[in-house]
Amino acid sequence: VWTEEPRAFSSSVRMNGNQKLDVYNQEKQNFIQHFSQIVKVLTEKELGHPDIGDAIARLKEVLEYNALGGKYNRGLTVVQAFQELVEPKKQDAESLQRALTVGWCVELLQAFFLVSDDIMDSSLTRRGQICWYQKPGIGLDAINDALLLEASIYRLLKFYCREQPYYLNLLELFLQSSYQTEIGQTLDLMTAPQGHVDLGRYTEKRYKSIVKYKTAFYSFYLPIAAAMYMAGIDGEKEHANALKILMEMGEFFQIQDDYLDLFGDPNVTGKVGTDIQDNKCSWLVVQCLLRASPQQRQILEENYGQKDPEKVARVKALYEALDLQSVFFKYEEDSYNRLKSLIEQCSAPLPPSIFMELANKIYKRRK
Ligand code: GPP
Ligand code: MG
Ligand code: MG
Ligand code: MG
Repeated sequence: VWTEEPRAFSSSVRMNGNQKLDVYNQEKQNFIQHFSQIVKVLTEKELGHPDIGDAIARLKEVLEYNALGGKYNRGLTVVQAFQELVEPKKQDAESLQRALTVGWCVELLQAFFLVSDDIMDSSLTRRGQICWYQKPGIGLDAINDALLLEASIYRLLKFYCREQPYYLNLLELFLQSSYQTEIGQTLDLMTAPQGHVDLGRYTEKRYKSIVKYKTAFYSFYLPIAAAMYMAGIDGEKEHANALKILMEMGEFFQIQDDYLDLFGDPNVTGKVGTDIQDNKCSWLVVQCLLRASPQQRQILEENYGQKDPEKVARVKALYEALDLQSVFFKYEEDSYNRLKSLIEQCSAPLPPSIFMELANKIYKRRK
């Protein structure tokens, strides 16, 4: 187990930008290839129970439709952090299989959340295809499919990690991350009641609480913390330090998500935005209110939170008049610099490269 060596094992090899990209693409391909084993484990155990064969066929379809086609950032982060935190000689084939599997468990948690979130947000597309619940013949049965995705996480953890000393830590981590995310989603939904526009609700303080819970825990702390536990790093101080950095990164990531909801290219993001229609406490509406004149606030009052495309366009025009795109670019720059100094301050005893690689993956992203 990783003890006093303060630097990343893999960073001792110097690589240029293109070499790093090649290694990254290889790791991604390797991660995607492991998916067929995940599906096999989740579906073949039932061969002895032919009475549930139809349900298992449905599970396979749900997994293939909803767990594939994203960026795999969260899942890959588990594998990469594991490789940096564990001594090379302890990275045997079986340990690597477990890291890949735990990475896929994070992707399954994400799939569970996205299938559910798209129903709650009345979204149309996800990862460049129709949302699962929007598919003809699926509808609200998608709720049960989401629950199957969640249950699959715990079946995989049991199958691959039951005998490991970190098994209980991983179980508690996945359960706690789910709870935090669900609390965040509760705040998100309660702050956006259908048909009740109350601009007073959209404060920076409320915004920060929503995104910390609904996004930062499961997207950033969960993958790194999982790798830390697998490497035997379970101290409170170590986890608190990582959490501090990863909460900041998660807030930054959700602000980008809110920006891309309106200003991103759906052909690149793979999803059509709904935040204005859904009455969401988006970073954009919070920034708009900080800058709006009483007349501009009135425009928001009359047009926010409604389906009518003309009203949505008026809100977008107001954001453009206030030049919220430039406000965002400036924020992105400042946030990246803040993050860098936070990493310098708080990454120890983990190598700063673990956090910097993650930051560089999301900074200036377009999807
Ligand atoms: C992102 O919100 C947050 C989630 C996907 C977590 C959902 C949590 C549940 C408990 C279901 P978002 O709605 O802005 O994401 P997107 O833009 O991808 O729809
Ligand atoms: Mg959504
Ligand atoms: Mg949502
Ligand atoms: Mg969004």
